[in-house]
Amino acid sequence: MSEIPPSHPRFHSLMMRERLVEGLHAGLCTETGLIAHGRGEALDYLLGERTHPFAVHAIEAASAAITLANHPMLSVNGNVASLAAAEMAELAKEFPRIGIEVNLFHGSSERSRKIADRLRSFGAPTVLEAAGPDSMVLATIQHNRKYMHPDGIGKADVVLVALEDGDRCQALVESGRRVIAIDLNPLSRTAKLAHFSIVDELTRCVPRLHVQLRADRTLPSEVLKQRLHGYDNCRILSQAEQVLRQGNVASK
Ligand code: PTJ
Repeated sequence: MSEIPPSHPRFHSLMMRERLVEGLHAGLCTETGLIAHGRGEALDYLLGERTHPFAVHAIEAASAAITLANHPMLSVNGNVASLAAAEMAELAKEFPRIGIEVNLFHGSSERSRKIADRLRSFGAPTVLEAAGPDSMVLATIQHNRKYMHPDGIGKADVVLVALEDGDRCQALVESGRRVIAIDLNPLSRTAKLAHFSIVDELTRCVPRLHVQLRADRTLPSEVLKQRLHGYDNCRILSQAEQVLRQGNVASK
């Protein structure tokens, strides 16, 4: 790993790159994952690398949806594992009713196993792998993302996907599941199709979601339902797009 002094103005961003490169060398993510990260970085730069109120509102709604769900699941791919395996595992450790499932675009059973092992090494209690002999499939998808573990996303009513492609998000929505997306691009098909789109950087918003879940755990379900009732994802996306188009953040 390169030596990056914490005083460097771009410390956090550079550390994220280091995590991804380490993830690549450890067999967690792919070379194309690095390219996908570059797109996210550019968008985050325009957002001023901070969590905006539109993302906070989406996180609050996502937390309500997860808290009210019967079988909530987090979907983890190579980039998510490289960037935020510890954060995802911490969340699942405190909330064991929230399962984790490894689902990959570039299919590889070896990579899937390494990602599952990484999550378990951080203490995640339930980690399933989507592709396997008993897998269920989302019929409208042609590629590797179609697989679902029958005890995981196969029976989930709420699924959180991060850094996801539009086909799978669409298929999950069409299957009747509620979908939460983490995606820095408010114009992506994923962000547009999901029920709750968190336009924020993954490693910033997962700890926030964790804190929100803790706060929501003891709230009456009527309060959470009311929060969902007042939520408008189209408005959230247009607010995010407006900030991006202004792009008037101070340069760093
Ligand atoms: O590990 P695999 O095989 O499942 O592949 C994972 C990748 C990420 C390569 C695959 O899902 C992919 O190609 O994704 P896309 O279609 O490039 O979509 C990724 C989306 O996530 C884009 O809209 C990016 O702007 C966004 N993004 C990238 N990095 C981050 C991000 N959003 C939030 N936080 C990030 N750190």
